[in-house]
Amino acid sequence: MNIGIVCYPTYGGSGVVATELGKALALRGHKVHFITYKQPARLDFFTENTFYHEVYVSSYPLFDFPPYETALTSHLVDVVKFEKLDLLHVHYAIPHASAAVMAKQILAMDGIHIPVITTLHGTDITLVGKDASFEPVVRYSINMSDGVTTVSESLKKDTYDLFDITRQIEVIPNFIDLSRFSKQNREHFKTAIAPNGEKLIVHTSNFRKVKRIDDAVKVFAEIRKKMPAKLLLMGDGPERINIEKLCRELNLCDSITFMGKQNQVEEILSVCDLFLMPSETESFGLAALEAMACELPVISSNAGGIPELNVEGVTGYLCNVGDVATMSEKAIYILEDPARLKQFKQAALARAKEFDINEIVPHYERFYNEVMSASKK
Ligand code: GMT
Repeated sequence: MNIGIVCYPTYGGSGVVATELGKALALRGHKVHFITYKQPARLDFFTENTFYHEVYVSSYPLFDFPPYETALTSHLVDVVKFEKLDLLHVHYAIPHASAAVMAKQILAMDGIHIPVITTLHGTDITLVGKDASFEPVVRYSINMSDGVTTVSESLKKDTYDLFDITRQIEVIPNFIDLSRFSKQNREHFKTAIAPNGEKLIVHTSNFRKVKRIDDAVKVFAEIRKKMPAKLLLMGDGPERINIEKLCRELNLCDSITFMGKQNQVEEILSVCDLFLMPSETESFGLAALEAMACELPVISSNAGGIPELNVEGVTGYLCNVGDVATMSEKAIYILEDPARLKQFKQAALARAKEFDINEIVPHYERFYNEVMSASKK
């Protein structure tokens, strides 16, 4: 197949999933064209099957807001036409689904039929998409897509609950490349950051309010009362300044390291003992899956799709959003007994293996074929 993939090129989960999917499809013999405004962060290798088309938005003094959606739509029309694409797969509804639907309608005027598949990732539905300023366009572009997927059952339900959706939604969960995300021996690194055998707790995110990183810091403060421990915070974003302030107030600066955006996340996860994901909402929790693949138990909230990944009492614990006391209690319970910690680590890895990229990508291929056949009729 000759597939166009549209996504955010950043470190965010939807861009990561889209890029890893494209890379896997290229390795399976498909031609994959990434169409976006910057080379995707995870597009770290090229094959003869991988192509990258950069979208330029021309500037003009009149434009207070560069019209990216219009530039993307025009670029999609061009790439579909001249690269003879079979399918457009867009990740994150805003503005990718509406741009693709518009491109499809423009191409139809030239007698070119291009099926559009939209994958919804979470905040495009639960946070941003449902806002009145976007809702009609999001609803229209979901209903006008030829195929729609969500990354969890929970997000599928949210989509039906929040929007008037007239089409079927397929759930295809997120996946993990276990050849990259697996526990690596980085003892020298562990000794450097935890020289006295401190337990290493980790959180990674885009540092937005929805991630409730303050809860992660408060849980860590409770853990530290019971055992020597350090907290690694990976990622960056608007909340960082507030979290830095909280660390100072709690007098925890010596025990917490802000690592910023990292490319080799798996190396850092490999030396850690426990992952924290206290999110307010989370459609799937890809960051938790990456941690589990590196043998980390997860203390998380029970929001959204997280319970479809983290298994209560087996791979970690699920607590109510904001219930720092229970999160702390469960974290200490896992960490205080080495045999128990080992058991949770093994269970986390076993669970991660159920989301092996080699098992999940064929679901996308099957769905592509179904959508292409149905849209020809
Ligand atoms: O986590 C984020 O805020 C980034 C966001 C994105 O769209 O890039 O992540 C969403 O998509 C990921 C990949 O499907 C999911 O694993 C995340 O759970 C989801 N985030 C939220 O729902 C908050």
